[in-house]
Amino acid sequence: NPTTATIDITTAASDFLWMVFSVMAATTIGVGIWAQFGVKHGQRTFHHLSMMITGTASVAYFCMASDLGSVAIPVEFIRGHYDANPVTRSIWYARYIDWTITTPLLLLELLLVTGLPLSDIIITIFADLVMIITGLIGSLVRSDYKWGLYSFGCAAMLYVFYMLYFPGRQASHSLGNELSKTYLIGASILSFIWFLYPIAWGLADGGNVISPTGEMVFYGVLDLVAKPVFAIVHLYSMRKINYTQLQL
Ligand code: RET
Repeated sequence: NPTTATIDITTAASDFLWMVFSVMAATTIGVGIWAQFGVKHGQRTFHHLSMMITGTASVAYFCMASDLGSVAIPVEFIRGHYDANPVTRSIWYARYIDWTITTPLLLLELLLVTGLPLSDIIITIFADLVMIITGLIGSLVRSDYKWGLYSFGCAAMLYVFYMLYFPGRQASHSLGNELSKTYLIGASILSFIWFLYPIAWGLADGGNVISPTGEMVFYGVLDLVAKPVFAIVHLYSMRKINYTQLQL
């Protein structure tokens, strides 16, 4: 009965995941209180979007901290080990389920104010889903074909960035100076942070260069910036903008 080595997370990683869970959950509750008591009815669209984003992440981090939501996948090559005794790595598919829900919501948070045509918003979200799902399938694949899936995902991400910086930015200009400045800050933070995810993927899920513990810290820090920090910066910069005319 051959023993199979599995590369998995450590207790310290689990403690870190509980910390991220707490920040996500506290942000959800805090934004909920802010929306309820500090914002007029009809001006809460972005607070609600933020709560859905950090609320979803709370559940994902609850799962990962409890060691739920991963599957052991044989790695195709690691320091001389091959098929006889395959070394496996825990692939945390739970995060892709989180991202499938939350990245479209993050894009909505940014694009809804621009007045971009609905057709452009829909195709941007489609490209975003292509990006996440190709990454998910790629992470579950043992062969080098995963890098093909990864390339499709990167191309889809570049398309999302194109939509943010060209059609999105142009549309935001027609809504006045203040709104377009807010938009550009949001788009810059978002694209900078998002650009780091495929790097993490290449080192973790894809290339198995860093351990699952390192992976948790890498994605964890990115998720904290992409979700609670992004949400609070965005909500704060939107607070003086009256967007009731947009019928959101
Ligand atoms: C993958 C691998 C395939 C290629 C690319 C990726 C990009 C992922 C991104 C994820 C963003 C997640 C966020 C989560 C929480 O807030 C799927 C890693 C390009 C950009 C923002």
